[in-house]
Amino acid sequence: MITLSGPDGAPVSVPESLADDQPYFSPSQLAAAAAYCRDEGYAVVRGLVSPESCRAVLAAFESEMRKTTTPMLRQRDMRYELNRYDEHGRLDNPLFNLQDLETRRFGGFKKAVLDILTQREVTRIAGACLGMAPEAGQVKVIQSMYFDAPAGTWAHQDSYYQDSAAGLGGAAAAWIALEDIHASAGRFYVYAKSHLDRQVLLNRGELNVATGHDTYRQAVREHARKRGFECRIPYLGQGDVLFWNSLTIHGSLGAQPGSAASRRSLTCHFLRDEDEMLQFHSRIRRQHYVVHNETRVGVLHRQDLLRTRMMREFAYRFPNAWARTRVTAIRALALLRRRSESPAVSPVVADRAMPG
Ligand SMILES: O=C(O)CCC(=O)C(=O)O
Ligand SMILES: [Fe+2]
Repeated sequence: MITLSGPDGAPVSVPESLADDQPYFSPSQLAAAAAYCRDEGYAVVRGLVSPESCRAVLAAFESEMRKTTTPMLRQRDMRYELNRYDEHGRLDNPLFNLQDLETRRFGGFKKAVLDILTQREVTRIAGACLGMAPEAGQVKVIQSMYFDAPAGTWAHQDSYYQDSAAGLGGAAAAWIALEDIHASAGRFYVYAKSHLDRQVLLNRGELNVATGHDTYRQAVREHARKRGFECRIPYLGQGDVLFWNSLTIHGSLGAQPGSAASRRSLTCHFLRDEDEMLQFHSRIRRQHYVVHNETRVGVLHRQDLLRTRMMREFAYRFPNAWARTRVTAIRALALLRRRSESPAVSPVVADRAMPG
């Protein structure tokens, strides 16, 4: 166990190996893992993805993605950027929505990723974390990311960005370790039981994403501190998967000085197949779907389409105009929601977030 500075600056214990951590669950303990996830807001299932499947993604990244000169959408600021590497050769700008990549050029990487995201064992546990019985329907994939360098992702609830339109807390996500994640590699953390809190920081007023994103980030940190939630930073070895709820506060630690360790991993967000996606607590964002392994996968900026590639060119060449357009669109959305007296998030919706 080592002690590092946690998300709020207070010291946190970080398990360096499996022996330092709880065993959590094996792939055969579906019901126990899902019950733990509903109680604690997260659960780790060890060895859920095979080493071969993990290696297939890493190998395809090297062959198709590492040297590409195609701009791609990034997790940190939703801009189209070229790959950027740090001094240790780690990809420093995480990729957003791998399902949107152009098949002709990045098909091997995309397939290897989607094989994992739609793996039956993964989707079944994601569904069980949402309270679905294994035979009662399916989940679908709505979002994905690829990480390599430590990201220091701010503490947040995914719900602020996207959730289920049928009720807050109706989405689940998975963090999939493609390699053993070193304690210094910017580990993923969760605040246990934070999903049970009745108070959800809504994407509204001074916390709205268009003009109050920094205020939101501060508010989440403050909220977690005041409520006294326990920060947990599980050890994750290759093929281990951490599931969490869209209301669970989570993020990842930043780079540790002098460490060259990578955190090659995928994250994936799921909804019940019949649910719509609620974006920014404001609007229903409809997606088109492709089907992979009999699972629907939502596509938003589909690079297989010429018009989306043209939009990408514009976004890449004029990043500031692109960012302004995005912010304007989000503001307009908030305004429209305020005008129409039918808020997307009604008290009924908020109630469904509460277990039991
Ligand atoms: O691993 C990270 O840095 C953050 C991932 C995350 O927040 C997500 O996928 O929702
Ligand atoms: Fe997140």
